[in-house]
Amino acid sequence: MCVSGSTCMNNPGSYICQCPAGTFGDGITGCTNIDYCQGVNCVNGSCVLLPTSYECQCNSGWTKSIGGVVCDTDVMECTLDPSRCNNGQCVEQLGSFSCSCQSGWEGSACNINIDECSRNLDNCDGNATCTDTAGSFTCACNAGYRGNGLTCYEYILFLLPNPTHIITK
Ligand SMILES: [Ca+2]
Ligand SMILES: [Ca+2]
Repeated sequence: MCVSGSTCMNNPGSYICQCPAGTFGDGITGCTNIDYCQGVNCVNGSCVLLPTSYECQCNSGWTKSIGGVVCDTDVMECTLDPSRCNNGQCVEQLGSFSCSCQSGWEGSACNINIDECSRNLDNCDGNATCTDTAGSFTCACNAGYRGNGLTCYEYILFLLPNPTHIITK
């Protein structure tokens, strides 16, 4: 009797069992899977068994050259998706990429606004109010102060009881 999966073939006065593709053995005591990955070194990837062979499955960031079998080609992430770094510059790397963020942005994709106000990264005057904006922040002098927000001066309005002169400069 041939084991399940193997093919029984007649021989004069006898029979033989042929193990299915991808396995070896006598087909009577059993068939053993052939480890096509044995001794295979899939650089930048891992070996995956197929029914009668193997395949190198590439790690992220690597691919095969056209018609190739090994993962020897860097994925050009920055070329494939130039906008992947949002508010930053995409930097190509072997097997990966990175984003170099513009000031005011952070995160691996440079899409997280930095709250300069709450982190005390702003340069607003001590008498100004910081307001966070996407990619930046604004400074506005508090009530009673005048200035551009980075420098604020106290502003006092004297009310004269009987103004008789208008002073102009
Ligand atoms: Ca790359
Ligand atoms: Ca901000």
